[in-house]
Amino acid sequence: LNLPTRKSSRQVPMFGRSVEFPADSLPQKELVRHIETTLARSLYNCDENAAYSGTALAFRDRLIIEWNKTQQRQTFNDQKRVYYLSLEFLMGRALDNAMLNVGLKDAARDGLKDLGFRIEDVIGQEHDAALGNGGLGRLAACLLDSMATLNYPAWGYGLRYRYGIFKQEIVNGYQMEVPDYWLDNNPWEFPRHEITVDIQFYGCVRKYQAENGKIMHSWEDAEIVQAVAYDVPIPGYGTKTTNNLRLWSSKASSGEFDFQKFNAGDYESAVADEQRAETISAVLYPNDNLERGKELRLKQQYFWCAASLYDIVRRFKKSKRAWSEFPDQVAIQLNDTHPTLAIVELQRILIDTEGLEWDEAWNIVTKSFGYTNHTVLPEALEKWSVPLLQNLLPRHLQIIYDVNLYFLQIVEKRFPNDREMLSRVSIIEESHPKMVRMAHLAIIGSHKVNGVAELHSDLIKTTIFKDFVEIYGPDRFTNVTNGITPRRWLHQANPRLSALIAEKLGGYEFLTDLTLLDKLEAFVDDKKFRTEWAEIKSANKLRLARYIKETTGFSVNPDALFDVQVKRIHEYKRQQLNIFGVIHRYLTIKAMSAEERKKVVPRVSIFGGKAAPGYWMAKTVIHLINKVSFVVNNDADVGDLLKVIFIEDYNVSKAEMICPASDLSEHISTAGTEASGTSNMKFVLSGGLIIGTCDGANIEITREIGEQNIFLFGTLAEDVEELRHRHVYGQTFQIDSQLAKVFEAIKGNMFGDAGDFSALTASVEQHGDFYLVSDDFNSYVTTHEMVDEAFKNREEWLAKSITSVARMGFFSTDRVINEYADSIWNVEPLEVGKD
Ligand code: C3B
Repeated sequence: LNLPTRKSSRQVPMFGRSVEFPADSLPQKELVRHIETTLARSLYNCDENAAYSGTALAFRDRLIIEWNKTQQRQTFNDQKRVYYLSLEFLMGRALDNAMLNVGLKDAARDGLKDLGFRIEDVIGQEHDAALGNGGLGRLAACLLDSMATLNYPAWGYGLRYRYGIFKQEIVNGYQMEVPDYWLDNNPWEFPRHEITVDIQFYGCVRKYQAENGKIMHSWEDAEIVQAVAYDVPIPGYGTKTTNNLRLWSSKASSGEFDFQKFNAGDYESAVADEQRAETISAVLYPNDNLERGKELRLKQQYFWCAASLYDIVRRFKKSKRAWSEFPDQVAIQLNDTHPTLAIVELQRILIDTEGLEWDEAWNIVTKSFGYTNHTVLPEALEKWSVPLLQNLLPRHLQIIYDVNLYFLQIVEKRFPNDREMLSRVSIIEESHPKMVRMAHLAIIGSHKVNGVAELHSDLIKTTIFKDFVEIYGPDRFTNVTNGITPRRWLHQANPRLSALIAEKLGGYEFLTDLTLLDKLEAFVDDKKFRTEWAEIKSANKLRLARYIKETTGFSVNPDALFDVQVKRIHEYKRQQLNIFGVIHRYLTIKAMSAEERKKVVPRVSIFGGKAAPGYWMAKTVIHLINKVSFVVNNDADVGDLLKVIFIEDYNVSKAEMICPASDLSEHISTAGTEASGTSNMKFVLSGGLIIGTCDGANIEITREIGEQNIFLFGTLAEDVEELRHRHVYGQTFQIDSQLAKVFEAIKGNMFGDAGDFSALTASVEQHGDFYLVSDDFNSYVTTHEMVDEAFKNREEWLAKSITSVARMGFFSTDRVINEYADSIWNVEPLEVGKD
């Protein structure tokens, strides 16, 4: 077999079909079979896209066989399972991950090469599964990977959005949103048309007397929408365990498309009903850390919770156990408050359908649920209006009122005459209209509440949930610091670094026990190792530089310091601080003599991230970055000393390319606002250093890698409140003098019409600088000068890079999952035999 290898082939010549493949390249044989039969394509007419589909189908076959066996094993074993309920799963691409987890990537590479394809090009054909906004959704994906890898019997439950997060296009410096229709040609899901659940909405509640005389409630005259299951196999790394992610899709209930209406000649309205039903799972809400109380969002939440719970309860009932054993068989984790209605739904099933007494049922509910809080930002804490709930879910509202009543009675007993306390902790906020506070309901309905980094977990205990600590005691609250999966973020994203580490440590065991990385420290002074380490970083930077050239047209110097901030655009994450810093740098360079410029460390400031479509300030930040980019990059006088790049449509697969290419990344949220952050971990694990505030997981990263290996700056969380107060109520508020010069440049139209950016400057100068941009500006700029100095000493920098990676063992989601399993779920892994 001697076929030409073509770099980026569209049409690949194949000489005859009777090609014999070597027996050990099974994937190739399978992929050819899929191309020829499943896809009905001739190998003569096979492009990269068909090669992708064929390869994906070949790997999918393997996954589904292991998936089946895993489900059988778990059913047979019948031990406690974990159910992870998340409205977002930001999975990214699946093929590369499947190849690495199954362990046949090399065979696939060879097979594809024989057919004339480069594996990277084939992998690049896949559309990201982007069913999430940012950190919360990506964390869910990393946790699934670890649960499977560690052989936990675990299911993810989510929604199968027809449109994931929008695609971002930058047009004249402005963000434009384009729908992301991702389902065409998605081989990774299995529709289960036989697994459907009827979900009710609206209607009314009827009280009736049961045969035994008991007063019962039934929910009647409701509208019905059908939930259909779609299963996505989740392979573990180096194990046969293949878990399931079940995503629900909505459609009109079968009886409902509606032959009655149809026959009565009401064709349009029958079709309209159908479309209305399908709307429920049509689109992911594109807000990150912001809730807007839209009815359709509430419908999504209930639809997904009710379908998932029905499934969980059905599975439990098959075992014919007593209800009291439910919490011994089922652990349900709420990823933020989005699935809080699951608490109410389980209580409803137990009392209304199964006939349990309230207390017995509530005891089962609270033992089964755990709640993870991901934010303290008030605008992100969910509240639903009582009238909305009353209309959409009348029975649930009654149950919420009852839960609240019994809860407040307990509080009243413990804190007699403390009316303030009662109104603070009540599930119902006495506003107009009244609102249901979902976080309160989630705390009251769970046995454990956790934050996602130490600082964050302390903050929730001392601020937003302080009263609940007094009521329940500190034991209900705990911390589980976030992590990332080293399979995707080291092995897949940075294969050469992974291979170099494996060579030094004598194998890839570190991928499943990340603490083994500490052995790398022994090689910090090893010359050859250091050279290879540096060479890998250079190659990763070169690849990014090429991508930047291709996509933006700007050439960047690959030897410059690559300074990256990629994440959702949000005022609290402070991309505005970064771009103001870049402008300051630009002004400083412009004012330098030729002699002084020789000492400047060349920089490429790289930004990426989406703004919520309705978040005007965030969109203004994107606009400013793009305008600065245009001015600076076209200023020949500055040349390579500074370049500013905005990478369009940041997503998981781009993160996989960007993280390994950074020298420095920015995690610069106002202290106390970023619950954890997880990209900080991804960058450090790929050998990048970070500049950051004392916020979220930055603090624990510092503890692990050492203060000398991170560039920290800025106000501490404990001082933020007082500064904010002073901005508003203090005597005249003076902004930082260097920042004032930056503002002068903006106002002097240096980056286009100053009016476009007036909201940004005014938020600092006139509206109380809530995010402390001015307070932190000086220490930010000074710390960047220290970064420059440090970068000049390449050997020192390299030592910091290697040492940091060696000390990142703590931040694997494997550690995270074991902590959840021990301290919240009380579940055991299921040993996998040699079946
Ligand atoms: C995010 C937080 O903003 C991050 O600090 C955190 O690392 C991740 O969750 C994961 O815990 N988050 C989010 O992406 N969306 C929200 N609605 C709330 C928090």
